[in-house]
Amino acid sequence: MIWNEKIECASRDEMTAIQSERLAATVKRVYHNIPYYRKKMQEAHLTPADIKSIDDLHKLPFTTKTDLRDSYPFGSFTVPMSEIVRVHASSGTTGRPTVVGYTRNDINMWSENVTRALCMAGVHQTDIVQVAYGYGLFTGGLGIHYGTENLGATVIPISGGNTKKQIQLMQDFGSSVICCTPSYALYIAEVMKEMGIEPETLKMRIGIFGAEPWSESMRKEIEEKLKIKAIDIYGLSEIVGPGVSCECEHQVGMHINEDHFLPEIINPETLEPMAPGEIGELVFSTITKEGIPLLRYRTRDLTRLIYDKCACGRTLVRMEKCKGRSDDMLIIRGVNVFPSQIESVLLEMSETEPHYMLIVDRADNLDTLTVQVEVQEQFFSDDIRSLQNLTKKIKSNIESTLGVSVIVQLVEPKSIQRSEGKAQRVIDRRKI
Ligand code: DLL
Repeated sequence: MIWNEKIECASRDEMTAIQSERLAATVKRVYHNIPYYRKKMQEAHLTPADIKSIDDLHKLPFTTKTDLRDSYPFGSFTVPMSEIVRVHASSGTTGRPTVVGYTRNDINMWSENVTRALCMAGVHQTDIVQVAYGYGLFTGGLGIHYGTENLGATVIPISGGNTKKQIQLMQDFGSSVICCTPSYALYIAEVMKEMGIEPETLKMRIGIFGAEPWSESMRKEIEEKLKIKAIDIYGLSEIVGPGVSCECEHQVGMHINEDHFLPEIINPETLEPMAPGEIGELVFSTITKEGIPLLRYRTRDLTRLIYDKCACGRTLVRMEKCKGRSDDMLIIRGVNVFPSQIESVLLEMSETEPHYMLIVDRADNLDTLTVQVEVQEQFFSDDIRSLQNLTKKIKSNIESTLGVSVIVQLVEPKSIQRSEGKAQRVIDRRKI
């Protein structure tokens, strides 16, 4: 089912007209109401009259996470506090959290977008949706919750953690959809196995996974272990939360709700727009948001945009599965390394588990990258030679993909910490 066919299947000309009108209105509003944007636009010698259509988007200044952090906690809200009905915050690994505020219209707009996303994923009103994203300041839980209610499906607001109970409710309540991070989905699969429960005996048919990067190989692993269709959902708190984009049943990129979130791809170094189809940093301008409208917000996520019509009938532009973040990229002895590349190698090997940790350090001015990976129970033997051979095989597979040497450490099954939310997979001990 397509939730909002008129918009989701609009022609490119119709969509451009909607976007242009909304962009011009947003620019006018922020210029007249937000000193911060007025100053930035004046510095660029721009007035609202210069932004008539999306073709003028590139003239506008960028906004970054630092801009939002600098106005902590509520300095970037553009309406009086009496109009803000909810706040969320993203924890962030460094510095202060980023706080976001929503008006009632923002919450309704967000729910509409999550409902569209759920329909893209193949969820129906008759489904029972177990929301195992964290409820609280994180946008995952409440974001999916409101969208599910808006669709008219049944929501189980269990939040993250309590894994045995998650599985028990799947059995007792007959949940047909699970929403959580992909790393938590793998953990649920592991506990299910320990409990002796066959996934085929459950009603579960769809998983809606996001909030962290995950590879195609990880998708395969989850689909096989949980016997479900694994759908990728994307979003970020600064823009709205989950539901900025989502895959449809064809699993060929995530449809962006571009009548609300106007996407661009830029070169993260030169900041110039990239040619259509090229990989670069994703940038969003919100064109309907009231609480915190954002112009050209740099997400740091790396992907490309696909404008071809999708087999599902939607014309909404698609973004490819995220390749990683520009700030997650590790530079090891001058070579750019993305954790997702290592993940793909490990997941394609039958001897290893999809649980790993990357430790970066510096010895004698030289970077070292240690890959700790769990070995499958049946391959974890006391036979030193076979473990040595396995270590060598993993090392050579990773090195031929990355072009940089690594140290591989095999660790016992279940020894790497499992995550109930976003997985932490990199420890950078370098003091640079
Ligand atoms: O993670 C919102 C969300 C909740 C999305 C639930 C999907 C599901 P933040 O905590 O602000 O918001 O983190 C946003 O997480 O810039 C990406 O780097 C990453 N991210 C989110 N979804 C995906 C995804 C939520 N599907 C940051 N694939 C974003 C890869 C993702 N990375």
